[in-house]
Amino acid sequence: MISDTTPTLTYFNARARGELTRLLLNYLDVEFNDVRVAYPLDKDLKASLPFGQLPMFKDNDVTLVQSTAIESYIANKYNIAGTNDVERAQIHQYVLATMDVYNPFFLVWRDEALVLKYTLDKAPLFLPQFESIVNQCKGEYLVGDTLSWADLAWFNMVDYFTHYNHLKDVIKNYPALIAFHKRIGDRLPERTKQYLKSRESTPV
Ligand SMILES: N[C@@H](CCC(=O)N[C@@H](CS)C(=O)NCC(=O)O)C(=O)O
Repeated sequence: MISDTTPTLTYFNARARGELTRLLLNYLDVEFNDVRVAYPLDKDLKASLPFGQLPMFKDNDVTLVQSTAIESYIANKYNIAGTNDVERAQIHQYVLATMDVYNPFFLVWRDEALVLKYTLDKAPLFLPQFESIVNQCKGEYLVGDTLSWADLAWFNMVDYFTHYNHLKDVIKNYPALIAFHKRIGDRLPERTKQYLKSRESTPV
């Protein structure tokens, strides 16, 4: 039941830099207000944000911006961010690596020609390393022996690629990443599987 203490994620009606937080909260069975505001940002809301940008996450008296910091807060709070300093750093490293893949895409997604250029020039700079890391992964998960923020981040990244035109054609070349996506997807709770299936399609 939504109450005054229910956390709130404020973002656009987009997956982009908000979807991993939604996925984490759903996976962890944390109820939250999924507030989706119109683009461009309302002037007053923009002025009230520390860096003038979304996402923003409020959890009682905690207010955070910067998507990775929000995810880190949630992953640490609910203990899926590693069990020691090395695991925590490795998980963070794997999450940050996904930003190297997304960031150049978020600059061009509105322009089909530039998206095509991204698939040819940018994606192949990073995805082969992801493929090779997954191939070398000894266990089921990227770090340690339980599902972590890193697994959800990589799942979400592959999922992102499988969803959008042109990106779909790129990810086909990475069978280990597709197998990883399936393996992690199979381990998600039923509510998260349902959430993934029932999500609205958004342009980014
Ligand atoms: N490094 C920030 C980037 C945030 C960002 O670029 N937000 C964009 C949407 S993805 C935004 O709020 N744009 C609206 C604006 O700048 O007015 C993060 O990861 O949260």
